[in-house]
Amino acid sequence: MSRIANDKYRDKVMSAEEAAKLIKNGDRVGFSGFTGAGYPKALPEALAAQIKAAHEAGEDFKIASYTGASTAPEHDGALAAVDGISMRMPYQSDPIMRNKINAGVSDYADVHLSHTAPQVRQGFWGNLDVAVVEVAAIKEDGTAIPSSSIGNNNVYLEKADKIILEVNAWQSLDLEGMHDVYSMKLPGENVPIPIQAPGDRIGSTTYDIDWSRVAAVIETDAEDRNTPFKPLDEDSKTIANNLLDFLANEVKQGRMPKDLLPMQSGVGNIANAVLVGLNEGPFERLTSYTEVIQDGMVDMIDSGKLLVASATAFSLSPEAAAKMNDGAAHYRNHIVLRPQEVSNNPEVIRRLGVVSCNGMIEADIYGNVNSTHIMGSRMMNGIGGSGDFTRNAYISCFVSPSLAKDGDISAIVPMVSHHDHTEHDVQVIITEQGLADLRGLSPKQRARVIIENCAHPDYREMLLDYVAQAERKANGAHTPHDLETAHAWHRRFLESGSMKQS
Ligand code: 0RQ
Repeated sequence: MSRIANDKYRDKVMSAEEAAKLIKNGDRVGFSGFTGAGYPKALPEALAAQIKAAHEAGEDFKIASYTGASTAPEHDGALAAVDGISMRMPYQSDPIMRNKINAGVSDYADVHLSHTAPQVRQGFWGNLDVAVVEVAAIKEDGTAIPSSSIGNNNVYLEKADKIILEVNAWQSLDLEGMHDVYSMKLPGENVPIPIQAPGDRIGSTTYDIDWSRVAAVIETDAEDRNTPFKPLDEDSKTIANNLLDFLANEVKQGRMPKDLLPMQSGVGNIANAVLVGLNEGPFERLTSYTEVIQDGMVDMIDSGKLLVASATAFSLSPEAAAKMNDGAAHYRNHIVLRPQEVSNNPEVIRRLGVVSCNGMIEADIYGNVNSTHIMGSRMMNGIGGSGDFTRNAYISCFVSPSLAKDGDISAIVPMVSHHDHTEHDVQVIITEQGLADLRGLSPKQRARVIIENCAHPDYREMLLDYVAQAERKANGAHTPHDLETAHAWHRRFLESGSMKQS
């Protein structure tokens, strides 16, 4: 049965190869896709083939690729592999894409996820030539049921000169009713977003599409990039337990209600371990105001611990994705998928009192956090939504193992090699060694707590030596640093393969 119930749209059905011809060298393209969910499954590979053929014929062909967040090998990977991307924003995690960015083949602008839609709407990113958006179905009235992510789709559909839709029959039709499509306006026209609680619905369940701009409709039947979670290792469990103990103490101290506050959880194994811990822990009637729904949240909905989760996308294992597809009619009572300008909206996050928890690459002794760069220069994924949440959270937490690369790298360093989240925004740092609660502490006090509670014992003495030397050199100034050696650990790693002193 066709998922296209509207004749006008049915008339526009064509192959991905034909549709790809509508995209030209230099075009700016807004794609759907967020953490491997809801990205177009057919057009990117067809476009990559066209770009490859053009390059083989000696012609220039590159596009600017804007998305919601990360996509998949058959999207980012395929376009990057043929050197088809001139500019990428706002978040990626594909290994080929990452290599092209770090090889200088593709430019990359690492933008806060809540900023992208307003900036595209305001024209900061130039004229949007094409939107390529996956949907679950097109209804008789011409509106479209979103698929497993919303991301920036609302603004790409609003702004693009041409619209290409992919109607994916793999996506459950029962997703209808899970989404809450609400678009912000231009500065001066915006009213406060009327969300008082994570489960509030303020928009529509479908995309309203301007049919006159629809240039092609492609039918697909392909699953999202659902990656299995690694089995929980001991460090992840310890980190999760450290956070859970901290939350229990916050309740005990009267700083948080006993059903906690809306939780935001980043992506990855540690974040999922926190969710597993919450599911097994004492807290009941929880809510989440976050950007991605991971396996742990689906399990918490099943157990009744989590009443409602607001996000913009799924990021599920194949098993959880199958469960979601079968049970979407049930889960839509507990999940709201919104545009990322709303799921990550700073004003709403601040007002709801969200507790944020994100992964990091490294933190320094004063609490500055690097989420994005390896050794100062090499882009990993991007800041994603971590800044939207950290800066505005009621309590902002960062989690990481204390060591990386078999112990040759310490996650706690004298000075981060790249700043994403400053000491002003970071309140709690957690490793498997323990937890540093930085609230109410001066920089010198923070340094002691971070080193003692979070650094691995292999690096603690080295960090204390650095602090002593920095205090001497800076004559005890407010935030003592020895600028000559602040990055000596990173330099040593680059030269010798280890931050350890030989
Ligand atoms: O490398 O992949 O080669 O094994 O970094 O590290 O410890 O597995 O942690 O998967 O949670 O990722 C910050 C990257 C952490 C992630 C980051 C190496 C390590 C490993 C991954 P391998 P782990 P995670 C919501 C919020 C920004 C976006 C964000 C991230 C790899 O959390 O992208 O928070 N955050 N979004 O070996 C060198 C170090 C290292 C290091 C780790 N200090 N130096 N390499 N690694 N620490 C989601 C969205 O916004 C969409």
